[in-house]
Amino acid sequence: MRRVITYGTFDILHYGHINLLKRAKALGDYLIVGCSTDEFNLMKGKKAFYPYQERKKLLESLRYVDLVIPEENWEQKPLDIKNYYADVFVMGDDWAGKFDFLKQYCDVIYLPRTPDVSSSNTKNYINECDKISFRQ
Ligand code: C2G
Repeated sequence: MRRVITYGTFDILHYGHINLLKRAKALGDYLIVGCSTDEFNLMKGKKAFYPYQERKKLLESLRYVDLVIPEENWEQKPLDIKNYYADVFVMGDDWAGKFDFLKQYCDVIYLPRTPDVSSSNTKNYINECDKISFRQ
């Protein structure tokens, strides 16, 4: 059984996330997702719209995802790879090169990011729509 691991916030789940998770799962038989906790997001300078428990639930509902674990810090990846017997570490290529140090533990693959969609763009669009409807 080839086990794949990836990490992210996965806020306001969108087709860019789904594309990533689908391709990550296709690289093996079992996909583990490290979902950033709300506390870790603060360390990443991000504030998710949905709290961790809800983002975890959404990820667990996806056919591509087999296990969701909390991502609490930058340092846990080597231990996760060891503890969950991960053979492949996958991230979108906006992270290209940033996790090459994990090559000593497992394969490292960066997949092309899906263009033109992001949680922050979605949030900005909704905020703009609110402003327009509020003015009318
Ligand atoms: N992604 C993608 N295409 C998009 C948006 C995101 O392929 N249009 C990918 C990202 O490259 C990442 C994953 O989806 O691999 C999750 O994206 P985010 O939730 O934005 O994760 P991020 O904040 O980058 O956190 O330790 C790693 C960090 O936790 C990653």
